[in-house]
Amino acid sequence: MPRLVVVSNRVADPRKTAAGGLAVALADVLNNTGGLWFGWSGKIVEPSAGGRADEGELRTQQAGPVKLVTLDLSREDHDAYYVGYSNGVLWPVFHYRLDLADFDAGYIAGYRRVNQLFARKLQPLLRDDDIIWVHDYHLIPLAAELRALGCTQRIGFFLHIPLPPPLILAAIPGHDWLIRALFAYDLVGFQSEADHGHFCRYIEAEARAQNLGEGRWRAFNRTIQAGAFPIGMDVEEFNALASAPDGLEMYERMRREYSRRKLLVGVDRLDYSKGLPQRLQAFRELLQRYPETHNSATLVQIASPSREDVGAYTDILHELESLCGSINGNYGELEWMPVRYIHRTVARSRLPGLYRASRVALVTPLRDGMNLVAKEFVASQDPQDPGVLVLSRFAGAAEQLKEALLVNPYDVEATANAIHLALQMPVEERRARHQALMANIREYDVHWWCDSFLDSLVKAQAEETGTPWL
Ligand code: GDG
Repeated sequence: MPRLVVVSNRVADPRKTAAGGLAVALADVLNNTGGLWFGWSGKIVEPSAGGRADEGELRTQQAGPVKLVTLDLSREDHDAYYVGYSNGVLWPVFHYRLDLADFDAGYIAGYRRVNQLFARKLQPLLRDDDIIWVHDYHLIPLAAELRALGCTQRIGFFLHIPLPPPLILAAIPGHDWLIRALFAYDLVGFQSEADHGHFCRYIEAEARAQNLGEGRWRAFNRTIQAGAFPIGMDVEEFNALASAPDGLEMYERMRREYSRRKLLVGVDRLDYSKGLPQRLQAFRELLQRYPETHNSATLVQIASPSREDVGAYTDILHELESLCGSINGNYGELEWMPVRYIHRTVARSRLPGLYRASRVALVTPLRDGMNLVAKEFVASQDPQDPGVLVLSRFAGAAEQLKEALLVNPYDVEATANAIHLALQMPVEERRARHQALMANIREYDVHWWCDSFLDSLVKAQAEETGTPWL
């Protein structure tokens, strides 16, 4: 069996369950094939007096049968590649937020520099028959840089975040270079059919790509395969967490604490794509419209700190603090606070208990590649007395989780009504919806995702007939 090489911006130690579903799933595959995981260490090397920082040495660590290889980044590279281009340009634009993008001309050079550095450091570690799987928007040009160094291995790319429609994508200076770089891969995977559709429309319109049918496209002298591979969660891992002592204790505690009230839950990285202000406005609207919810419903919103070095994240933080303060100030009573807002990361072992004790989950991003919280909530429920998922139609998960209550998060009143419906929903309907959702989550779990992507990658070696094309 060929060896699998995974490349992502950050590397997670697959032996630590805290790393979550993706790390566990990749570790599963890597454990079978004996693999290598390559990426940034998370360390930034500050420049020595007067000069540029040295490129970090490679650090190698053996984690079971998986070799973890990481490199450090200089401050300058980190700021341009990670903060600047990846999170200041690609993240906002790919989430349809042109207004938040910072098109500083220097960023793209840093982005390319780090992708070249990754390629240069990775190439000597590769074997001829390796299968390489590159993850996410930080590393779009990596295959092109590897090809430029002579790599002919099979290389697949999976985009974890959405791909916007062609005209939004075309607002990025250098968009044609980015999409052309995708043709260096053999397989390009997206979270949803919607995102895959945007890719097809873009390459037909902007690159005059030829549609060869069955997901095959020809452009820039290359034929590649593209498709939707919706990511799933690790249901067994989550069940194990739920029945571990920590998980059980959390569940019992929350049940006791909220025995007289219905609990609503939101769990998100604090990110403007997650629709947190709109969610709080919808909750405020619920309290306004339905006085019977006073004293009987509490929203626990966990917003784990994220990318605090990017400006747009500080603005949203202040907006949330002010909304929570005003809701609690206007509606709270001595013995009841409507919103419990927690701006900290909660231990993963506590999440299943929290989800299970909640009657309603609010997963209402303005745009999201998939959203695993939606799936984790469903997987944690008691099938006899399950909670209800209120899900944004703009999350990739909405293509699969059709039995959720789908909402438009921009429509605050309609979302408030859907939350009210969820709180009132009779147990028979909750059970029927949960059963259907659970069947989907089990069938399309994280193992299905890994296997189906890698099967397609093994079958999809791109034919190259022309000269180098970057
Ligand atoms: C990207 C895409 C796509 C959240 N808060 C805490 C915590 N979490 C965990 C959740 C879940 C994960 O983080 C979040 O995953 P999401 O899928 O919701 O979102 P992103 O982080 O934006 O991930 C997304 C995903 O990639 C995978 O392809 O679905 O669309 O944007 O597992 O449980 N975990 C802990 N404490 C917290 O406070 N321990």
